[in-house]
Amino acid sequence: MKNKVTTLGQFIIERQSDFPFAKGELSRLLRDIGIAAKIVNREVNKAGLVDILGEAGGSNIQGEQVKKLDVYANEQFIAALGSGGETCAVASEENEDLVPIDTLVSKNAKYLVCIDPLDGSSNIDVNVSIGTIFSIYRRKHEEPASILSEFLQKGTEQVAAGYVIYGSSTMMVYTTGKGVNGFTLDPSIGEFCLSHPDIKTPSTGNIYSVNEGNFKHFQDGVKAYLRWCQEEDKATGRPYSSRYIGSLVADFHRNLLKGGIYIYPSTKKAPNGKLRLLYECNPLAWIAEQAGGKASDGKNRILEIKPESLHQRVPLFIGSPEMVTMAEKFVSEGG
Ligand code: P6P
Repeated sequence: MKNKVTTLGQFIIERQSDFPFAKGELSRLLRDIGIAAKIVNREVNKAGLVDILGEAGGSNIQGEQVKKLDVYANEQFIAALGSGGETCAVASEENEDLVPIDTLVSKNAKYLVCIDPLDGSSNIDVNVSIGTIFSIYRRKHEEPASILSEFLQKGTEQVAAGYVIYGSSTMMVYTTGKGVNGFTLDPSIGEFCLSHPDIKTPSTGNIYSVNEGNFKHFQDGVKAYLRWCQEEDKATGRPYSSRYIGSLVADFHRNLLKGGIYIYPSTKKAPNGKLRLLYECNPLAWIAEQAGGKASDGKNRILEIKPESLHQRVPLFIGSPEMVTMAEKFVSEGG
């Protein structure tokens, strides 16, 4: 049927056979994330009204404490994961330590969730798109003592990864290792509907995304690559366009669909880059690769990096494969 609407829930059930070892738990977990995303979306869309209701982090006209949206988002996702019963612990950008989910229903939960509940939240009050990024692993062992080490699995071990972008429309994009699919929230029915089936990123593009304000602190190879992007060369569509929103999910999503490269390299202020391996780089790297793209730290494949700590930072070069390969070439030559 031409205009068949497939909701996220229907899609997850239809794709149940993609995870033969799970008995519906991962499906329920993905649905729980979708529900929390809808709740967060409702509040993000009201963010512009916070001034009437009271400054985020301040109190509203009823004198109630208005939560900062990233704290609110964190609470919503952790609550949804807790009540869903499939998650045994959460590593969140908002929490220094692991958040154990030791509710009765989660006693034998198999899954670990790493999450950046609201990335780019500094853009909320200027109405720039922001996002949630999540990464899901299965526990490898039963004993509780190993829980922290269970979070330090390589990105290749993820069982699901995705993001929600709260932009001109709200979308959820995720992979379970069988391609990448995008779902747009239809507010009239309150459902995420399949709008971008089997996303494939262009092999190359003419957009580069980097904070050029840090240019003087970049390593020479990165400087050389950016200068190359800016040269006049009709045959390769250069000079490329510089597009940097300051919101990783928004920059990544645009480049995924149109082709492009996002770079957050090491700088003087951030010698290991700014972005976090567990809940920013790994999930987006898996999505990029599943869509035919590439993700490295300038040299090593992101998904092969063995995490050493929950909030570990790594440099990130991610997007169209030919562009990432070219950037890596300059980095390797430029030192
Ligand atoms: P800078 C937002 O804080 C974030 O984590 C990403 O969403 C964004 O791409 C990056 O940092 C922006 O960092 O240093 O360029 O302001």
